[in-house]
Parts: sequence; C-alpha cells; structure tokens
Amino acid sequence: MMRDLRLCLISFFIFGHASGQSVITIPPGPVASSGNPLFPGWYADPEAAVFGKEYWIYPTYSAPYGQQIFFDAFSSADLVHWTKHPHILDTQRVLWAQRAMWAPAILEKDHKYYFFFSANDMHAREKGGIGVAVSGQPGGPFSDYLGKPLIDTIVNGAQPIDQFVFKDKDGLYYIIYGGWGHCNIARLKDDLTGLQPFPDGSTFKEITPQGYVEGPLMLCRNDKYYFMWSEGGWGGPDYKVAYAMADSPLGPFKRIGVVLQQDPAVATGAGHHSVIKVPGKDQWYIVYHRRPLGETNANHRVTCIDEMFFDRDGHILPVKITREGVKANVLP
Ligand code: FUB
Repeated sequence: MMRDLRLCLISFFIFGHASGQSVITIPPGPVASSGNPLFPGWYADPEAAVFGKEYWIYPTYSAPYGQQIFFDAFSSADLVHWTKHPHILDTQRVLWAQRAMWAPAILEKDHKYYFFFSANDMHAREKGGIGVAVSGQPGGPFSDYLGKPLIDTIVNGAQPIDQFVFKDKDGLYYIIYGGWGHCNIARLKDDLTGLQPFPDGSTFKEITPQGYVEGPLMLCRNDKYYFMWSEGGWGGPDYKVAYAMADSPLGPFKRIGVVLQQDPAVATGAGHHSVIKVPGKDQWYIVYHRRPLGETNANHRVTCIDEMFFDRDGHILPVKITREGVKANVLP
C-alpha cells in the first residue's frame, strides 16, 4: 500500500516537472522492511554471506530426504528484495550424492566460491558425508570439487553433516561440523582439497559443549571466538540456538545461554542459524529458520532474519524474533 502510494507520488512529481510545474524534492518514502520469512518457500539451515555489495543466503530445501536433491540460493542488495538462483547445485553434478543435501556453508577464496554441503544422511558403512563444490560466481552453477566427499567417516560420534567453514585471523581455514550431539573441528588444507593435521598430529578435535545437538557456527569479535549451535529436535517447537565464548577456535567452550528460540506469539522451532556482520560496522544479523505457528509438518521451515546485539561485556543478547524482519540496509 505504502509502496503504491510512493509510486503515485513519484509519477506525479515526474509529470509535474515535465509539464513545467515547480520541482519538488520527493520526500523519502517509508523505510522498507524485509518482513519474515525473507522469501517464499520451505527453506531451512540458512548460510548467509556478504560478497561485494550483495547479501547471499544458501539454505537447505526443506522437504522429505528423497526430494532434497538440489540447492537454491538467494541474493539481495538491501535485505528486502531477494532474487532466487535455482538449482545452483544438484545430485546430477555430485555423483556420490543421492539425497538429503543439507546445510550449506560457503567460502570465497582467490575469486572462487567453495560451497560445502552434506549429502545422504550418512550412517556407519554408508556412502555420503560432507562434500565441497566450486564455482566462479556466488550464484553458481557449482560443480563437485573433489569427486568424493571431504569427510566420509564418523569420528568422535559426530555424523558428518552441518559443516561450517571459516578463515581465522592467521589465515588458517577450519571446518566445524557434526550431528548426533557431537561436534568436531578440523583444519582445511589451504587449497581446500582435504584436511591437514594439527601440530599435535591429530586431524579432528572434539569441541562439543553441553547441550550441543547440531548446526555449529563460529565468529570472531574483538578477539573473542563465539561458538554457536542448535539444541533440541529440529522437527519440534523447542529447537533453539545457544552459545559459548573462548580465546581460541579450539575452545574450551562452556555454554553461556540461549540466543534464539521460539516465541509463542510469532513462530516455533527457531534454530539452525548463521550470522551476517555488516562490513566495517559492529552491526549483526542472525539468519535462521523457524516454523509458522500451528504448523506440525516438520519440514515447514522458513528462512527469517532479525538483528543480533551484544552487550557491553561482549555477551550476545537474546534475539527477539519478529514478523517485520529488518530494515533495508544497502552495503557500503
Ligand atoms: O535440514 C536438515 C537438517 O535439519 C539439518 O542438517 C539439521 O541441522 C536440521 O536443521
């Protein structure tokens, strides 16, 4: 309605100018908000990133496992208007993947985009695990980088799913992953083709904090490492996100508290998130999935965004989940 009114005003002023009437500066329109969910469709486990002047979101397509055979991506210049990039990767381009393509993570390195994903809901003695695909553009198409999974074994009881990847201040790349209540961290080779052992010779270190279920994420702010993860069952209302802080990406991580959870007035099952930092600012968004009120279908998960704030001591304040989402924010 407000957008229509603004269009009318703009047409009026343009017409007025062309017909010789006095030029009037167009008053700023109402500040647009993203609304929640951010875009239509059932999408979960969103990975969010900033590439150049665009925000990108890479979610899981939320459907029965046999139908999870592709990924779509979404891009935006302002967090309000989103463009869908369909099928940036699918099982036809990953020969070892048949189903359950889940929970992307993405890295940009040397003008290439590395897209980490898990496939097949791998159990012991089955094929599958965590893979990596590559493209010259953030919107794909991506192709299988290794021709095989990057991690295809169960180590420390962690199912090889729900990977998060990040580059530390010292230039080292890490992968943090794990389902079934266990979380491992490993170092990636610089060319991202495999894992390289830690100086003590081990390849995987378990960093599971109390309450951890899946969906790990790490960020660094003011030299502190924030480890965040999902707790509860993803199909139920109590799914949530908690966090810990440490001086190293290897921990130790002691649970501090809950960051994100359901609000009986807004939505249930809020969890499996990622975080956007606006470049050059101490401004943060949490991007996550949640389930509409009254919905019992586990897969009816939608991708949402809200602001995330830190207190003076550096603790993360509990997020208020909203229907409005966030205001338009064009990248600098
Ligand atoms: O979407 C599939 C699975 O649901 C994810 O891997 C879990 O973390 C949960 O969000």
